Amino acid sequence: MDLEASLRKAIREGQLFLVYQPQVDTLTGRVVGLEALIRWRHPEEGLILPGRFLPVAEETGLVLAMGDWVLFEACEQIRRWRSRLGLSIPVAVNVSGAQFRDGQLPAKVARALDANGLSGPELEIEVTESTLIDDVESAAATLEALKQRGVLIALDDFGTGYSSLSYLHRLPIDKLKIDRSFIHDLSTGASDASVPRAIVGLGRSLGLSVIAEGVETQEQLQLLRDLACESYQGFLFSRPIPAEEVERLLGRQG
Ligand code: G
Ligand code: G
Ligand code: MN
Ligand code: NA
Repeated sequence: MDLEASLRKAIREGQLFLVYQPQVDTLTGRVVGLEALIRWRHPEEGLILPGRFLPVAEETGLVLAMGDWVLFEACEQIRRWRSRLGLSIPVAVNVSGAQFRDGQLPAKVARALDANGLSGPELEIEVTESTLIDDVESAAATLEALKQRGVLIALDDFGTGYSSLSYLHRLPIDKLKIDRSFIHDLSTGASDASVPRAIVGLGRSLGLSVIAEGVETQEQLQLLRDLACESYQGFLFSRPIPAEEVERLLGRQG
């Protein structure tokens, strides 16, 4: 299969879709947010995961068209949930380095929000540390432009990159996402809770919220509660699920 040609076609012909993973308050167990994750339903090959097509999307520049689609689809979905459930739940969208550096991201985000009558904080943009440190000055300008429209900024896979406290302090970031490798280590005994504890402490002192990724066991959740980490994402609560399932979940929650 020529992955590039197929992906181009997939974007055009609506073979991409989003699933959503709930983000949960560690104390109350309530769903407080969702992360949108892209999937590809290929007519012959079946379901294709981003691990397989993101590298191609990034190499070929298709990630820009794909990213536009993700942004608009997520915003339309927020509007649909709002009108059907009468509640608004923030949705986080992952953004690749090329999208972030493109220069048009803030304008595209504003258009997607405006088109759906959304306020800024209903959308969260997830970037990785490496995306930011490539060029801190222009990253700062892009983040400032996004913040002007009120969207939230989350730092994905936090702790695995080259975080410097100086840029964390300088950039308008709202949230740290503790990388799931640190959470995984909690249960294997490979390390103690020192990294998650440090990140929660860092968040507290810088005024950032902190979410743990990849929580799979009750023991991990208990540890996060002990650390006063406010929210988590992971298979323990739910895998990424289709929009209709999210609607049932939020409907039950009230
Ligand atoms: O959902 P899954 O665990 O398969 O995601 C694998 C990787 O793909 C993760 O690093 C995730 O951030 C990335 N990813 C998922 N959806 C998107 C998307 O819409 N855009 C970008 N740029 N990355 C995504
Ligand atoms: O890099 P990013 O954080 O965007 O990637 C999110 C990815 O993590 C998604 O592909 C999602 O399927 C995966 N994921 C979410 N929860 C868990 C979990 O509890 N365990 C594992 N192993 N992966 C998870
Ligand atoms: Mn993410
Ligand atoms: Na992550």
